[in-house]
Amino acid sequence: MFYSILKHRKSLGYKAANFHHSTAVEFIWTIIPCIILIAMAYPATKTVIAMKDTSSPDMTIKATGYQWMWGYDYLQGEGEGISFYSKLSTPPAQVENKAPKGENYLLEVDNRVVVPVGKKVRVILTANDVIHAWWVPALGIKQDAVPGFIRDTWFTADKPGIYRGQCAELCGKDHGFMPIVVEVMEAGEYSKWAAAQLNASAVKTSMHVENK
Ligand SMILES: [Cu+2]
Repeated sequence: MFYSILKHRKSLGYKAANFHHSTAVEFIWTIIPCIILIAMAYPATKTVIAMKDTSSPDMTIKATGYQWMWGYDYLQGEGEGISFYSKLSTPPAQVENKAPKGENYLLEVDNRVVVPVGKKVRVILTANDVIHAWWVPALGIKQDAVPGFIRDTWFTADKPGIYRGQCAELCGKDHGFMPIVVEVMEAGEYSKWAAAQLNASAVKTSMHVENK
């Protein structure tokens, strides 16, 4: 800019350019960006709508945030009726630096959320006390869990395996101690797991009734 100003100054004999508007050029530089914007907006909108579309899931799990753990209720699909809490399983000694830290330090729980591979899983989120957030980066999910409200999201895991996440909304002193672990199983394996869970809770319920 400075080069142009100095090199083309009036004292050197340069004359100011004298432009006139061109309707054709103005039309072109208006229409081309418009077309680019529409071309970008169409697939972007389609994707955002698809990302938010939680309709017709294969199964539905309600996740409830607590200070400081997660509660899971399988509401629909295979495994309907399964219900458990999922708490941090990292030994306190590791947290207090009295023992060496494990491989999945602060990213391990006693009861994992288990889902079958390749199925559309709808996750309904709420919280019992303050706002938490269910965040599993590898599944592309992050959704706030707000007390008194229901929010939902969904995912389909393409590969069996263990996916780890964390609460992503500062929720109190143990915010960093309420991880999320999702275990994705093959269909047959999942069926076995679900049956065992339902069986165990049926046994517990009947014991409870007998004790009364
Ligand atoms: Cu939390």
